[in-house]
Amino acid sequence: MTEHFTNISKIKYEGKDSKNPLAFKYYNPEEIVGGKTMKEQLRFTMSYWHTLTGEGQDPFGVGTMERPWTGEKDAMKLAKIRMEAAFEFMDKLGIDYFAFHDRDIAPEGKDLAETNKNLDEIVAYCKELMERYNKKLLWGTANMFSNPRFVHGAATTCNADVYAYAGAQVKKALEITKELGGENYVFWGGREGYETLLNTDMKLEQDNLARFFHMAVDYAKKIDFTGQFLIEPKPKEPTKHQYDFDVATVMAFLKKYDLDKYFKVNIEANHATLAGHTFQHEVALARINGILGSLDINQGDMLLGWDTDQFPTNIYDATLLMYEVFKNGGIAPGGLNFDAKVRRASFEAEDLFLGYIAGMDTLAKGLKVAHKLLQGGELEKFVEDRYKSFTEGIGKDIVEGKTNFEALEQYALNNSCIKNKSGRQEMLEAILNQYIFNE
Ligand code: XLS
Ligand code: NI
Ligand code: NI
Repeated sequence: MTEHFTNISKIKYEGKDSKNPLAFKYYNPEEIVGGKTMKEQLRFTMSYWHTLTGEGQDPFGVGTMERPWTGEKDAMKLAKIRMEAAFEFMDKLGIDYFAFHDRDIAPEGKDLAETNKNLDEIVAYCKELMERYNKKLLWGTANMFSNPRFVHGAATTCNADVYAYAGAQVKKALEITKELGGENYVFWGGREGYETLLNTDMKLEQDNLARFFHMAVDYAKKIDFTGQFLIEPKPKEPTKHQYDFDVATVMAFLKKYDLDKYFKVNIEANHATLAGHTFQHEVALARINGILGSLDINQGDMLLGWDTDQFPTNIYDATLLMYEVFKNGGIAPGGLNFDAKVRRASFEAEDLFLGYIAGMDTLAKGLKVAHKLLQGGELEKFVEDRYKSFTEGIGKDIVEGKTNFEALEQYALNNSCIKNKSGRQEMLEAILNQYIFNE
């Protein structure tokens, strides 16, 4: 097969003293951390859209990316070249998984039937390449936000014809995800939200969204698709108010509509921060509620209020993320999907590799620090001690549900001296830093 990234060879682990930009300094795939190889722990995933189809447009200018396929006019030829390049890219970086939207991999045709035909042709090619390169599909999804027909949303549109189209699209996306052995299926509510309540029936839109999810669950059963369904929360962008605002909002929605048995969440770092949370908060909330499904890895910019989808380079955040992942017992069948893109000015093909290397090294280092942190156990010990009052006496009664307001009043009346202890935040932050500096 034609090589596309001709000036890049396989990226190797060279260790922390390496000065080679095209080498891993911390990500050593076969190294054991916490009983498993780094590769198994991290389950790195290539996002098809940012890596192969993104061209670097922004609201002020056209695409800037220089890619081996730039200039190819025939849409199906272009799709095939990108598919080959995708596998070469994963192979050179040693990434085992990929994730895609239906429209990333094959172009739309003149109507739905032709669009599905295009997909079938590319999916067959994809399957062949997956076998040849031994790569796996982490998740599939449907792009129901780019085409103008989705201007008012897809499963929350005001137009029943569009709703039907969206149903047909997800039906097909589920079929191809199953065909390629996808381990999950993601719903990110691209335009599922609203701009103004002056023209919106919020109740009907949310009820319809729930009906849509139930139909997806039913269809998955029918075709025996056993992958995990995931909802990816995001508070805003493209709509002013997205219905899947954050993990807590998604949880309430799933519960209300009896969908909680079927869905987990795919949490994205930049979406968490847009919602006014840390990534760690969102991941921890999902973990303690048993719905941590998968992760979209990136980082935003503190000074910008939108989804900049940058490659993650912040070691502090990476450590706290991996700390949660360990506490979750790992992330499988989810993974760490790089929903990240190179900056518009980083337009050379080589920048794609450099972006992934930066991200993979950061997460690898975060994994190692988090593992040491858990082994050290200072944080766990501190938290355990902090809540000690709930393991004996009145606290134990509270936790065991053996008390009531009258008994609490009696206790409080007899207890004339309440003492609190310091939360020691600064000390704990210093301990965390010490682990980061020393690892
Ligand atoms: C956009 C989302 C999108 C999903 C997949 O903000 O992150 O890329 O991950 O539809
Ligand atoms: Ni995402
Ligand atoms: Ni995003």
